[in-house]
Amino acid sequence: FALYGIFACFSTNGEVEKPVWTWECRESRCEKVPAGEGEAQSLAACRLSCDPWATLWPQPRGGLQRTPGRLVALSPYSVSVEAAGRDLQPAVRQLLQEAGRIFHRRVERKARVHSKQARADAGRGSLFVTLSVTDGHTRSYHTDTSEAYSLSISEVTPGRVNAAVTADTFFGARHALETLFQLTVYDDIKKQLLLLSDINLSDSPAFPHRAIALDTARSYFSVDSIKRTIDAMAANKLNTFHWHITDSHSFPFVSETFPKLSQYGAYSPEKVYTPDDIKSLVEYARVRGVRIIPEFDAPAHVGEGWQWVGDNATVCFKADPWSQYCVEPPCGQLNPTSEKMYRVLSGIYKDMLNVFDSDVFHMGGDEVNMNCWNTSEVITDWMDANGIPRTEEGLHELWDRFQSRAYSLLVEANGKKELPVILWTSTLTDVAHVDKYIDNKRYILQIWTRGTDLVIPELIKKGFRVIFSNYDALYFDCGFGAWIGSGNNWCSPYIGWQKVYDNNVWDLLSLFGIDVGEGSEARKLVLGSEAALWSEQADESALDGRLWPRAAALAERLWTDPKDDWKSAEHRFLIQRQRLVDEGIAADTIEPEWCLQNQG
Ligand code: CP6
Repeated sequence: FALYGIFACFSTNGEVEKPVWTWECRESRCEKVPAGEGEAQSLAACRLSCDPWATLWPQPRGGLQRTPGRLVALSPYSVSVEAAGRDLQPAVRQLLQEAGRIFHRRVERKARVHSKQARADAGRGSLFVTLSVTDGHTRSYHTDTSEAYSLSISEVTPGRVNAAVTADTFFGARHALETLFQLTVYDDIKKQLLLLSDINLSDSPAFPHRAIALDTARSYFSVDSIKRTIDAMAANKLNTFHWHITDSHSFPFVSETFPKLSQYGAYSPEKVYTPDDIKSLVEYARVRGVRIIPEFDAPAHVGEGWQWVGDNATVCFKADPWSQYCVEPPCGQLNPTSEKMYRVLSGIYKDMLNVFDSDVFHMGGDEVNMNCWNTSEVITDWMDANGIPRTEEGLHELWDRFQSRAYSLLVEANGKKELPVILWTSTLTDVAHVDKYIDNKRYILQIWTRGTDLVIPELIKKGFRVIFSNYDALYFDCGFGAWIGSGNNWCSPYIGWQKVYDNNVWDLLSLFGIDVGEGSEARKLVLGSEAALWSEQADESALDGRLWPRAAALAERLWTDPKDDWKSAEHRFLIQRQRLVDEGIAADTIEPEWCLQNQG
């Protein structure tokens, strides 16, 4: 058969010339040396035995015993993962087992990616992983959920390696698998899968909120591309995906109560997120240790999708000239005096709470344009009739009425159960208004202005929990205001990974004279940070490269809270970037491969 002939050509392929150099461990560094007569090994294998800790990303915190460890050859096909723990609920057992299957699949793939001969590995050592959790109930991540784990790897009999994971919750146990995965490498010279054995470590994150925010309204991102993003987040122990799902430009969220919103507002009938899409994403993310927080941004940043509502539910939609009515075309804001608008809003909240599984909700609240409301007759008439002056103060009063009523609708939709909400910082949360309108028990504030914005220490002093997305370090679309009237200023300045890594909020707060010592108020109030990918200038084709590997820099900043700056992380960062590429993420290039081979 001619066809078989073709396949035979492929199957005889495999003999690779013996390399003339190999890698040797000298003073904790792998150096390129002539291979000579001895056995050659790959750089990855050398690294893992030479200084295994110098490969882990994010770097584990605490309880790190720098024992040398020992490499054991494994068969990628004899890996078993078992769930254990007293009082283990079936749902949690399932999560642990599924996380185990994902781990096993990735180990197999690691071997296959590098070798056409991986099958020949069968017959080497076996790995037995046990995942023991003390809390057998928790299956949703909350900001106070423990993510701590410890991991102990030992070769109990020749060829049998046990990896014992203990954790408080499923989420910690899953992180342990991620660390274990980084402790395996495929040696593509010896054609062996290697695992570092005889080591112990314990680990837990510095910050509970370690996130990426994605805007799926300016550009649509396929469900598959979001899953890929979640895979990469999991590989970096990032735990929160903040979904800015709608905006003025498009309304891809399919509301069960008001399907017309996406029928009118999506870019096309295909460019939508159905309840099933979202539920499947929520489960996909859960088993990878990621929770999804939905945002419905209001009262600004609305427009497309609301055309059918009537009752002037939105105002200033596509107003011209846009710069007088919003920060970015097309303009559009909810009309806080429209009863029909509140009915639709309530349906959106109900539908979102129904398909997502989040203990917090993001209500947006950014960039409200006072001139838009103040030039809309339906609104100014209402203000006159209700004795609200048409001043800056009066307009904030109006905004507060919207915010308070929207919050009650959200609570109503949540089965009358109060829930914390996140708001972007705005003039409603600035020093002049925040005391009057915003309650620090209910609201968590997401700071998006510069890291040097004077409002930051004020909000901390007032006891607000905060999340940092300061645009000078964490806006990955290269926004920085560049696109607004951008002219030839596209994507400038690009924020390098070094800036992301060095965006240390404790340093920022210290500069303001805030006490950030252990046990200080500030330590409890800063929940973490989010890298934001706004999508005016980044669609699915740009997704991987804009997010990765820079979001990995954020991940270590938040997990490890390193004292040192990016320079001491550089080599490990290149290793982590390569891991992402190996797992199918089109992460940007940082440096020549030479730097990966020559530790600076
Ligand atoms: N869209 C929404 C945006 C931005 C914000 N909210 C934004 C503002 C300034 C810059 C980049 C993005 N495009 N809904 C601010 C939170 Cl520089």
